[in-house]
Amino acid sequence: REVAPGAYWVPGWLTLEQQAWLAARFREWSAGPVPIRGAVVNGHEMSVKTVCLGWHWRPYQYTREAVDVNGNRVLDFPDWMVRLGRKALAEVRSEVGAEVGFAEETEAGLAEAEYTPDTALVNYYDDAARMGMHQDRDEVSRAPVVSLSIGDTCRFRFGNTENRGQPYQDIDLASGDLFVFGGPSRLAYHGIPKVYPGTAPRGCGLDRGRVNITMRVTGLA
Ligand code: MD5
Ligand code: FE
Repeated sequence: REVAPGAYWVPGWLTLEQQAWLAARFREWSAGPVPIRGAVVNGHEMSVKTVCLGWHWRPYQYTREAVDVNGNRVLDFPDWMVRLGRKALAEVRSEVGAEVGFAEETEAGLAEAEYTPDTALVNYYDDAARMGMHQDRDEVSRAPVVSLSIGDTCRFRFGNTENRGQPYQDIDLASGDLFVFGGPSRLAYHGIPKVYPGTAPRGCGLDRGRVNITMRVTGLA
């Protein structure tokens, strides 16, 4: 369903088997070569823990090496995840009958074959983790972001492009849900004000907590 122009929510997009498989990959990625950690923003460690593929993210910057963790190069962005991102866009396009566009080119669509994400931020939320309202502006490209959720349900706050406050809408994102942020929604403020502990479906591969995978195009070389 279209939550806002360019923002599409597809509940239950991943099967339980796909969720469990991705949860197993998450456990491998978390071990290294760059271990999962809370990024430090303004001297404070985030309660959300992040491990990256393709490019390493730290606030305001993408690098190939995790200079703020252990200096190791992050894992390559997997080809299967490029295909998964394209499949997500293709399904949204077929459901809404329009391509999902870039933030600054709301007229032009993006054929899914052209969508080549090169970085994934994989976030882990324990019962107490929160993510404050923010925009994702560290990417040079304004290509759409594809988001997948596994594990506990969370409250997702989807706001406007002007400020952190109202107007916003709260949506409960559950295990298996797909969200695509394109067009004018690409630069909307958003955050995770709470996680609902113990709400993960049996068989999703996570006993506790929530994992979110966001695929992005950095626009970097
Ligand atoms: C999460 N992650 O559930 C969220 C969901 C992040 C982050 O916010 O930055 O890692 S992805 C939500 C998102 C990403 C990019 C753009 C927009 C929303 N948006 O334009 O609303 O861990
Ligand atoms: Fe974000």
